[in-house]
Amino acid sequence: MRTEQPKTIYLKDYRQPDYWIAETHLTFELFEDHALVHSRLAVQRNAEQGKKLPPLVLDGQQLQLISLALDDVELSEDSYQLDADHLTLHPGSAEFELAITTRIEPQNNTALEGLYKSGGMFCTQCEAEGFRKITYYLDRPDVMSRFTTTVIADRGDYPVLLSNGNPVASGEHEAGRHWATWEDPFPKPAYLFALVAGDLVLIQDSFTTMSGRDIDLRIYVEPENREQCGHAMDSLKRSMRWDEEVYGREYDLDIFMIVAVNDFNMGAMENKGLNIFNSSCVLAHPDTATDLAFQRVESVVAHEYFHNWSGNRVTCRDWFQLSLKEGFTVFRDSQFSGDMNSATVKRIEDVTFLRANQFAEDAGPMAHPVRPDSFIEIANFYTLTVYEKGSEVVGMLHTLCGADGFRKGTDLYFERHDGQAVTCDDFVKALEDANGLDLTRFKRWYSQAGTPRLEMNGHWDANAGEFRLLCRQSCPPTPGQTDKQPLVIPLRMALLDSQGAEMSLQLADETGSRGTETVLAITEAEQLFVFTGLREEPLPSLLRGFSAPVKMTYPYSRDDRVFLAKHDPDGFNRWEAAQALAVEVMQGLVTMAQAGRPLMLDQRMVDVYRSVLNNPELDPAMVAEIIRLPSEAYMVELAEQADIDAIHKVRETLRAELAQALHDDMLAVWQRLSVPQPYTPDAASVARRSLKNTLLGYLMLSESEEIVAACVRQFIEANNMTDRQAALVALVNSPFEEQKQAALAEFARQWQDYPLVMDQWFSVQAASGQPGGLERVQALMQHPAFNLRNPNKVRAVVGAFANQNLVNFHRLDGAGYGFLADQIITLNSLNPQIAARLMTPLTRWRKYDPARQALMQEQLQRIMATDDLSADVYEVVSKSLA
Ligand code: B3K
Ligand code: ZN
Repeated sequence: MRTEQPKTIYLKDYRQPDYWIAETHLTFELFEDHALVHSRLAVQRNAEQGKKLPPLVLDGQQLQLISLALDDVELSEDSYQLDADHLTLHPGSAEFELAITTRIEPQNNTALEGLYKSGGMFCTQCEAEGFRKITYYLDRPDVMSRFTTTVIADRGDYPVLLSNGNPVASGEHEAGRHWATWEDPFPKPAYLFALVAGDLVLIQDSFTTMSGRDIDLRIYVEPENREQCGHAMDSLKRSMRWDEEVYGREYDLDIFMIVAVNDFNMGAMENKGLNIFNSSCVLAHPDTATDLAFQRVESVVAHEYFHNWSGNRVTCRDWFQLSLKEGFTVFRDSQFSGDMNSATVKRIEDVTFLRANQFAEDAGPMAHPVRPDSFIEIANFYTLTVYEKGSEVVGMLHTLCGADGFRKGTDLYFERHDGQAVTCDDFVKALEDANGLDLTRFKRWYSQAGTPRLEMNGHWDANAGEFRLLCRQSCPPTPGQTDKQPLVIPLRMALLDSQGAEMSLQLADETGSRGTETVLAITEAEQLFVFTGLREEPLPSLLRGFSAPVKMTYPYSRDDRVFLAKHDPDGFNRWEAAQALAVEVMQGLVTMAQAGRPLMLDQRMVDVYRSVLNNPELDPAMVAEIIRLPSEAYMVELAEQADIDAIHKVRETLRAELAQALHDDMLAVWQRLSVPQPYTPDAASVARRSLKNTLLGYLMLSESEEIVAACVRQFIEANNMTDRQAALVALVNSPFEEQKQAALAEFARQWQDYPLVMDQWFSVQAASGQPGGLERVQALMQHPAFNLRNPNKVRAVVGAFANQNLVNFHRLDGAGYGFLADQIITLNSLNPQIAARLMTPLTRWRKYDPARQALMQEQLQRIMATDDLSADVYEVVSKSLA
């Protein structure tokens, strides 16, 4: 139990800092058992806050203060105050220089925040509040300073010394040590500071910007990973070009560096000029990384690069504005990935992820607006709501302004706010000003939590040739927000005739036609749109491209869904119709299963899947998306009270029935796609592999000896990790014990020295819904390659089990919950951020039956009663129990 309650911080309490720091000069002396950090700060009174000189309160945690001088005069201990989180001084003038030396122990930093050691190298992670674990500072994003950094370390162990900006000098130091100085000309908040020292090799390339400047591009990795950087480098160059072409944004420093580290709490970090990446988001080679991993590298490299403008040049005023940079940058990286690959498939992936995960967050105890109005620990707010829903909000702005209007708006935003720390309101204001729009009501998306419901109904008046579309919106209450206001919901739609062709759209109260596809702006709680001049009853195709993050309903019949799945000219909505059909069928089957009735398959699903499988015009990646059943997690999210055993059983049974009913069609397509080919990474080949391996999963359910043999063959002979891993997944989820064990053993033998490949080996097993999941996971944690201090390993084993293996995690005796709570309690003291993230499945306890609810609450109570609970875990657990 905590002795004191951590404090809640409110957006309404924001005020400018009392002081600015114009210049920050840092010198790091790195040793094996400690580091000394010398800082010299040019501090100025913030004149806007008045003339009086208030105390200067610097942030600092877990620091040992060695010395402190003001304008070169050493301060005596009675002239300043130190507590666990602050150093308070009493300046005598409006401008002065502060010299501070602190001592820290990076080698003992297991939280991976601040300066820490990963393997043999030193590295940093400062966002959001890690810099205060390095030195005393005004650690807040609205304090922007020019940084100069010198790093001193042993030359033999740390030949590479890096920091932000441009390298300006380097040289020898005493006793085999050396130093390098870096200067960053762009003022930045401390969260963008970075330092790396290690024995790294360098992959180098260059990029010529649109104004003709040559940029030195470097990726630093440990020597054994040298061959795995090509894809990240290509992705970087494509991102740089794309940001010039689509947003007019050019890179600004002369050098851009990426460093890959093995121990990292998240995917990557956009430190100015020196991005630090989880190695899982840099390294990719066809032998070791799946197509999915390749795509992730491409999108994370792009995301971090795009932050150079959306985040670094224009940053956040305070952490409540986090989505200003994250929502916008996710939107930008999604656009980029859509442009590089299939835009429709990318949109389907994003929507699938959002609905299964962010919607669940929005419906749970941690629900918060895209711009939260309070938090206890900001690290807990790097959420799906801030990132993914934030990106949807920017996407809606893009829809409402149009592509050209949006570009005008972002140009104005970057020009107006370059070098500033601003708010989400400033972003919207730039779009308003550039387009002459009033987005006042739209801005409720930033302040209102919860997933809106959009209930649509249609009425056909044959005599008048009119179709009336009635829209009703509402939003369920969320913690602390009971009254919800109507939002502006852009609804992209068309009307289809009986052949599936788009009809011309004429609204009753408008003179001009809207063409054949339009965006309706729904602004009221209830609104009616009347389409006139129609020759026949239309079938509406609604919310195309998922034009708003809402739960929409329309009283479609199953036959309507079948029709849309086959004929909607909009690819996204064809997928959506097939998904909705599958959801409806599965929900019906769950009810049957609960009543103990036999599960009867709706032949219309077979019909849709068959027509999709045999449609030569469809992109194979689209076919794969359409025939993939909704995930268990999504079915849980949709249920009022989730019966996970029934959901699991229904999904598995339905898969087996589909595999049986469509066996010949699936086999034919699979055989056609399985003809051995040299490996190529292009989008068309990725799409073919995706469909081929989705079909392999289905075909394995037939339990035919021949298919199992083919699967084993694919496992052995594959010339790439995508095919090898897909075969492994199929075997691990099959009842063929002997082949499964052989494949697992062979895989581990071959890849034991490749941590990222072993992560896949771990997660394939941890996520398998085969019986005995918990025991399997406990055994995996004893494996020599497992390490609780490495976040990737924790995610691969504990995370995969608790988030993806629902049927095993939710076993009725509660042992899954107890296991997760054990890990959270251990990690609470090692790495609070990772511990808090693992809490997610337990926060969802209200979704389950009373027996499971009680068991989950029991574990939450147990965590709550833990000694020295971190603020991170405390916030999630206390809000979950509230
Ligand atoms: N901005 C970083 C987030 C780091 C947060 C650490 N608690 C990654 C990203 O969104 O690009
Ligand atoms: Zn980001």
